[in-house]
Amino acid sequence: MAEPQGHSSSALPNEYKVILIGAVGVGKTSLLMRYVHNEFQETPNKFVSEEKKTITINGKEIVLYLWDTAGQDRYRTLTRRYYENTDAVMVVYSSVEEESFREIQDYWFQELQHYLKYDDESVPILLVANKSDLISPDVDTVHFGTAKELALQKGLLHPIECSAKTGHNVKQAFHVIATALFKKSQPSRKPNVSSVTRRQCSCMNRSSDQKSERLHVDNN
Ligand SMILES: Nc1nc2c(ncn2[C@@H]2O[C@H](COP(=O)(O)OP(=O)(O)OP(=O)(O)O)[C@@H](O)[C@H]2O)c(=O)[nH]1
Ligand SMILES: [Mg+2]
Repeated sequence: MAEPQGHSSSALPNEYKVILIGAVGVGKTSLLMRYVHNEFQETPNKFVSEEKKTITINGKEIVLYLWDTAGQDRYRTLTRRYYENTDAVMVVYSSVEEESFREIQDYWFQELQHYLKYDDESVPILLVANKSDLISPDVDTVHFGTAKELALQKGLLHPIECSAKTGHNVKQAFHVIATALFKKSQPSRKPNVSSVTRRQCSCMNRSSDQKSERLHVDNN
């Protein structure tokens, strides 16, 4: 794939590289377009390269460099460069396409493990269940509880259900990631957890997620 040019690493302390991964057509590009430009298209471009978004959390400016991929690139394998210097990951699936949820475990987690040493909990990972507007009793859906269980088991951030089409929870999803990055940047008196696995950290992540709700996002 053509890779985003420009920002290739989190060069400054308040700059973070966030990648979006997930199966074909789950809405990665749409989520980015909704978040950055407040737009939605029925036929978006396959991918946008890189988007920049600056937000302020508790008075601290956080710059997110958001890297999109085309889901079909899984068949060509994303390069190491794409994953290099990643600070956080948004793993997207569609609430109404079970295969896209299965693909997370069968493929994307393996990629992350390979390239990011994803047992290192210092890279926040958020599962995003997109297309919540299509959930209805008439269609097979991925039960959100299954995503919550998976996140707990793997020590990921608490997942979020959203819709790029309606805008439901889209801002919140990116803010969950920005908040996790903000907290990571704060000096901590807690014991060094770098040697603790994601699984062992999942309880810590949960309680810190709850605390994060008290952090103030000043703008977006
Ligand atoms: N109903 C609904 N449709 C959506 C939503 N998000 C995306 N879509 C539609 O789903 C299709 C695929 O969206 P994309 O944003 O291109 O998905 P993608 O994950 O970037 O796809 P690839 O780049 O091919 O991997 C498009 O027709 C979008 O309009 C959503 O939240 N609800
Ligand atoms: Mg795309």
